Amino acid sequence: MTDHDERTFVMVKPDGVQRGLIGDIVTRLETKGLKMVGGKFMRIDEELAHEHYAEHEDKPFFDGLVSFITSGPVFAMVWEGADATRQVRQLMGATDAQDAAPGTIRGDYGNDLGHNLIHGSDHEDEGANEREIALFFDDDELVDWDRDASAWVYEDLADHD
Ligand code: D4T
Repeated sequence: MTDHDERTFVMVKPDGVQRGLIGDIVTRLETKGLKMVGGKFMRIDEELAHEHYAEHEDKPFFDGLVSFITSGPVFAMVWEGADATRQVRQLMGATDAQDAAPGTIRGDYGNDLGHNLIHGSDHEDEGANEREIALFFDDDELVDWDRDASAWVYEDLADHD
């Protein structure tokens, strides 16, 4: 039995919001077969930005990163599915949108390293998904629900023989 309930944190960054790409980005994740279980349109304050990007605190690009991520609203989300964290990273494409493959979100919509539209938890950083979800969402903001289409996404959930 495949584990279908891995959760990951995803965020449309201020450039994606300003460019009207929330809908397109959500569509990419939905059509992949992932299931949204939380969503929040919000503005990140300095404190949350520092916590979220703590691993980059010593990097030369840190101040720019914080000022960018706090510069306008973001759309924070939690998505669920089999292998969800790694699947989202694949859909996102390389960090530098100029290097991201066509067909990925950054490859199709972006052309810059800093303004790279979307954040997704790092699947190579054990537990990053759970840490980031807890940073942005309370438990009661996440919705457990059954999606009928999951049986057509995952063969092991199907009714047919
Ligand atoms: P995020 O964390 O935003 O999903 O991006 P990645 O996981 O793909 O990349 P990252 O953590 O290495 O970088 C975080 C964030 O910093 C910006 N950045 C990165 C930047 O402005 N200059 C740089 O030199 C690097 C490496 C882009 C993403």
